[in-house]
Amino acid sequence: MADKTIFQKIIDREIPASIEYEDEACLAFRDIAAQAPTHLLVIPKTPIIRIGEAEDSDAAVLGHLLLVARKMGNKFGPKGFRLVINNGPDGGEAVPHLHIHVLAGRKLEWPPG
Ligand code: IU
Repeated sequence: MADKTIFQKIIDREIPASIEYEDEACLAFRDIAAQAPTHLLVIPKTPIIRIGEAEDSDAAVLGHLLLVARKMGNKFGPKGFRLVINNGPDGGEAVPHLHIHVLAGRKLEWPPG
């Protein structure tokens, strides 16, 4: 079996994280290398490797992740927030467990690098 990702270890409580939200399907925790005053990662508990490999049958969990990201964005970014999903090497993906970045708390620039 493949080694657990760092995010699976956070889900399994094998390593600590600053958790802001949890329910039966997902977890939202603070990114260790925050790029904004609020930088959260929303992840599914049942792993989807990356958005590019999601299946039609993942629709419910994908919708749920977006709604939780919305909840976090509205909570921490009342003046605005950004949701980001990196996919694959050119997309800047580092951890092969789907995660939605929630960035808030400062004026964000566009376009990203
Ligand atoms: P990416 O979209 O795969 O590049 O994002 C991975 C994020 O995971 C990145 O922002 C890291 O700072 C973050 N992260 C983390 O929060 N805790 C960890 O132990 C590790 C990475 I490794």
